[in-house]
Amino acid sequence: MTLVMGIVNVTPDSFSDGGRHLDPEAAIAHGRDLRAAGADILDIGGESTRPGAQRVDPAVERERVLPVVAALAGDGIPVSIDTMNAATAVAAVEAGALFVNDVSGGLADPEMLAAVAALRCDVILQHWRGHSADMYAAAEYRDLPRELVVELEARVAAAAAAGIPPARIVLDPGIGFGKRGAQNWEALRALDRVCAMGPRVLVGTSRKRFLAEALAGGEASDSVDERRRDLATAVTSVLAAQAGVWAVRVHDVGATRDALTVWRRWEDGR
Ligand code: PMM
Repeated sequence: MTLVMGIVNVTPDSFSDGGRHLDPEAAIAHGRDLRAAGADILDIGGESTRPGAQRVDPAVERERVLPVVAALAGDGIPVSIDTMNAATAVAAVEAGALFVNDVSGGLADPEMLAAVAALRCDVILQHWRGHSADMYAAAEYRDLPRELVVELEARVAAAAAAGIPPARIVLDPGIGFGKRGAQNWEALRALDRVCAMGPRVLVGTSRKRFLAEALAGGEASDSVDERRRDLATAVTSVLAAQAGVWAVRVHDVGATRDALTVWRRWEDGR
């Protein structure tokens, strides 16, 4: 069964739940709600990666996430730490996190892969071409599926060189990262190629701009509310499951859990 990773953003500026979960108690309560709704893993992040976002001081990031990681891991919930900073990854794993989710695939912090190798935890390496402040500058591809696979292979090789075996790696095509509108659909079409690389695969489409653009007919997407984005996310999550991913990363865990359950029944009936 495809796993569901629930998103707990502890940031003031996240486009999805901005401001609501800065209070650690509120973030912890939200994480527990996502667990009750069927999340297999909770992904906790203290730095927004929305397009145009500025970097956060790693000390501030740690202050935001560590109490939340400690409380949810203390409940026995598998926790992932969404960070590009090695020091935050180390502190979070020491507080109980089982996964390090680095959206930069180990590129943002030169210490990250060695730190993960020493921690002996699992690591999510996402396809990434640069920080959010200028993320679209690098959104140029001649052959997106091929470049996506080649660049992910390079991250697997860098991880291996640092001492991380493929069995501890999860790959992610990085939907919305260095990819504009239609390029995200191309990356999703390439999911079976990414799955064929060997390591487990995670994909995150949740509430992302390209879904809202699709529903708005390619127009400005602010008119597409959260409910419609969550429905679109449940659909793309099922299609990703069909392509063979190990897990999907979502905000509305209940909707995607239900969609995956229905898809499972469909598959079992064949
Ligand atoms: N997307 C966001 C943040 N972290 N991590 C992984 N592995 N994959 C993603 O697609 C991903 C991520 C941005 O979305 P959010 O701000 O809504 O969490």
